Amino acid sequence: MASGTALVYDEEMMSYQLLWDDPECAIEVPERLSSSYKRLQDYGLVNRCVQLPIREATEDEITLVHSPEYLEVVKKTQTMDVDELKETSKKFIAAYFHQKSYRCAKLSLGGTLQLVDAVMSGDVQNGMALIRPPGHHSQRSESNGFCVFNNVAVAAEYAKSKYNVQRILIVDWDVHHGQGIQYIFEDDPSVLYFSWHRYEHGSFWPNLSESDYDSIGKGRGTGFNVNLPWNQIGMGNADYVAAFFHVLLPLAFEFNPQLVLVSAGYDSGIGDPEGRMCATPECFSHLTHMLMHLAGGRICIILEGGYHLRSLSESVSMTLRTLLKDPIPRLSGEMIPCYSALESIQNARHVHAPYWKCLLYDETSLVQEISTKGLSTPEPIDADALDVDDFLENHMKKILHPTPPVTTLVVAPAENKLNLPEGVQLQEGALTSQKAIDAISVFNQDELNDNLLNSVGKMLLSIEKLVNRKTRNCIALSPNVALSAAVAIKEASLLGSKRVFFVTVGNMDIEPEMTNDGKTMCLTIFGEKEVERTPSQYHTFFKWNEGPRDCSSFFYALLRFLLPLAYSYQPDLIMIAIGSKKSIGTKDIALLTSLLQGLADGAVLAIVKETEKEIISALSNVLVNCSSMFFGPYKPPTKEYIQNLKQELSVLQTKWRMLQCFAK
Ligand code: Q9C
Ligand code: ZN
Repeated sequence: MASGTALVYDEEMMSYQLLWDDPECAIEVPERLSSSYKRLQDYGLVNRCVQLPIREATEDEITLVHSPEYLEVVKKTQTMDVDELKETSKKFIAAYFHQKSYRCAKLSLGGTLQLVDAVMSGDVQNGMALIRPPGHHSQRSESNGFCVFNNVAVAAEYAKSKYNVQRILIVDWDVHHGQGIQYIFEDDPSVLYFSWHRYEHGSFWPNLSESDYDSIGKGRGTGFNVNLPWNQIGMGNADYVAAFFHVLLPLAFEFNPQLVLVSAGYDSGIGDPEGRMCATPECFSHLTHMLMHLAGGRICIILEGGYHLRSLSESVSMTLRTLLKDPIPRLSGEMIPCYSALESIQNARHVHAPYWKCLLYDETSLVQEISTKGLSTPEPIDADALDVDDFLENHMKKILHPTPPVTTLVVAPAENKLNLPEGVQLQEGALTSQKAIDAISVFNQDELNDNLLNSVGKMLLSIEKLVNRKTRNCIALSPNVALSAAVAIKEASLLGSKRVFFVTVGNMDIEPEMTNDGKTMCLTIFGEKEVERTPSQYHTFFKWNEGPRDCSSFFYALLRFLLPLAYSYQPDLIMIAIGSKKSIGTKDIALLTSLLQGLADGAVLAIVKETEKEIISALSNVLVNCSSMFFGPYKPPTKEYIQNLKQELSVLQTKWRMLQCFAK
């Protein structure tokens, strides 16, 4: 599996700018690039990347998407005087040209293609292109919204023709609708295009009815164009993540792309004068992290908009940090999507239900009458009233913690020959005898052998390091998973963990004590054997018995249930215990574990039976190497599975609000 992260940047793309007075275009300034790059340097991220040289795109590449006539128009601007440049600009909407526009547009596109080459050839796993001019508004024969050539659209055509890629996902998280990308691919089923955008019932630029949720694609491409219009400003972290769980990701996993391209505009971030949304920089870490689980981690992130320099540069930094696999800061704010966001999500799900099995059986419906006034809960943060620079300065200090010195602590019996990768540290020594005996005796009186005592003793030491962030995560091998898990839960709570999210897979012989004080939330994934128990707010069960097969639909349970529940709960520690008679496969367990690293600053404790070599190796892949593997292909869930989940959901979603995917 390829590794490494590429970065494309060249200061020559700062050599064009607006030469006359035009308030609409004045925000698109060269400093957008330099301030982002500077921030990356300050965070020490640039040197950790493979820096790719830029190049000009060729005419053949430009005309993969654009008309030769339009290419000629852009070419001519090279030798124009200011009046002529102004004249040409006026032929388009929200566009401006400079004598260096053509050169920079060729570099911007060429840089994007360099990134695609690096990722597709396997030189790197993923990467980011810091470029301008942006691209997603530009059309076959049109400049639009500061965009000259459609970088991402050309990149998709290029990947299709040069690398024979059959399925590409384009995620457009810019706050504007990338109508250019929509027009280019609306009848093309090989490109799944998702865009959310400020819409306000059509009153926001570019004021197009085709930006609404009911533009779903045309002809063979029907179902492959996904619009999620935001009808209110102030959308924040919970709204964005809910949109990923309930609209984008289920479709994306079912689609199973071979390449992910992101039209990464940061005008959807807090403080941006265009977007007026509230998402904080770490939100982009979460979005990036989730997308890294598609296409074997082949993801190219390409800059589009973003006009608040500080917000832009912090969000760019969080995105790149995540590509580099640093721990993901916890998502801040209340995890409650607002009413208007839920309306949009509900409608988008409904119009796409006929084309995607994961929506089809979930009985979607259209919102009867869309609310126009703000019924939103909670009140959107008033980003205007706040000094965004000050806010961000504080916010970043608050959420960024030093990366723990050890990535993974492993608790293993001394004689266990494990083939452990770099970044792992074996937990040596153990809290033996009395403390381990005490810890175990609470749950069990009869099974006190040396092996168990040793394993529990080491695990107790590891939990201390995990809670105090001396290690990012921990894999504990145990002769008795259920017993170790019971001990671990208790110990974590004693050490000060306030909320432990505890997932068990398969059968557990004993159950940890579950209190209902909210200090633990336990989610049990049953296999065949279903134990009689009463669920509660903090203890929930569901049946998912696909067995260890290659092609599963477990992604659906993760997105519809597990992750929204975990994000709602906002744990400070994740525990995963894998018991016997597992009802899901190794890949599913790896995907579950990997995605849960988005929570609790990545503090994950996985407890596995010491004989389960395959699971140990899969988990070390995701925990130690944060390696992106091909988790797919998946098959869509059956009606029965969906209805099973829905029973659990109906009660839980009134309290755990990220579970909700419709307005009511
Ligand atoms: N107040 C990009 O973000 N002006 N382009 C809209 C509404 C045009 C944005 C005016 C915004 C273009 C790449
Ligand atoms: Zn934009």
